Amino acid sequence: MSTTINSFDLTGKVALVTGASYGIGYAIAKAMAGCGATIVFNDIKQELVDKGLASYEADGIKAHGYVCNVCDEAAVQDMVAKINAEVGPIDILVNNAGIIKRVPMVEMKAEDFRQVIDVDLNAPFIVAKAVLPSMMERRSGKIINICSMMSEFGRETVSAYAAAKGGLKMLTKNIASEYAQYNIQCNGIGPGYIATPQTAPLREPQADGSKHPFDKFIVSRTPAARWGVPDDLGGPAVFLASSASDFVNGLILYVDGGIASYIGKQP
Ligand code: NAP
Ligand code: GCO
Repeated sequence: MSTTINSFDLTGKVALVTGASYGIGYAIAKAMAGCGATIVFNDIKQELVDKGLASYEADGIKAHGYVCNVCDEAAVQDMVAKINAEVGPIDILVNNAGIIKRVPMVEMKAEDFRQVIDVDLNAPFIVAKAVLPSMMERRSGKIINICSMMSEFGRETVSAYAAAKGGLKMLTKNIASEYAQYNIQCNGIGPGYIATPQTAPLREPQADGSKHPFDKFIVSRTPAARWGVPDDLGGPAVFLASSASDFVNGLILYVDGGIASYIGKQP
């Protein structure tokens, strides 16, 4: 099929974006809605789902929100069944929900390490496992896992997160390997450093009003010389959710302003 503007059309598609009341998930959902998708999202707390619904409505999007902890397999299975019945079968899954705990490994409690792995790696497995059977039956589906620079690099204090996101990169490649035969494409997006609540502590101005050292570090390590914004991820997500990427499988698409390609400026 030759590529036209319609190749990026998501009209008639149901997209589930996990943890998308705000942040990167919200921006991805907004971009997909702008290309015609019906948006479904979840959050752990009803008040956050309500907040998300209000934000979507303010942006002219009639979204469907569900309260669900993505780590709870029974709750996820129940949510997917409800979505199936109330909205329609899920065509696009974005495993976006995630947490980070920044603690030096030798000081990190094992239970905290496990919690990060649970949300950032076990949950994408649980949610993908819940949506795959219907995609297999329909011989069509798109799964997009939100990976990270930490799928490729380490840094101090993020051992659990890097382990999870490294695993998520390989889970992405394995789902691609196992289910491409059903015309299901599974890929990842690896955002660079994006200005969201998750990275707010890394951008907090200093007491004297100067920039946070990490803020200066990231801007100097990014060829684009800026933090990313959530909207930078919308286009890449639409591409991976659309028929324009029907022969793309197992790719981790880094949307990072060039960080992963840059050795850094000589001091
Ligand atoms: P964020 O602002 O912290 O938002 C994370 C979202 O996930 C929130 O809506 C959160 O809901 C939800 N969530 C967390 N645990 C959940 C659970 N157990 N069940 C359901 N929802 C849950 O993060 P973000 O910056 O938008 O990041 C989104 C994704 O991109 C994450 O996977 C993150 O690792 C990844 N990422 C972020 C960056 C970055 O620089 N920001 C870069 C690369 C990758 P609550 O508010 O209720 O906790
Ligand atoms: C950190 C940041 C990063 C970003 C992102 C980069 O503490 O290093 O939170 O991990 O969230 O994952 O791609």
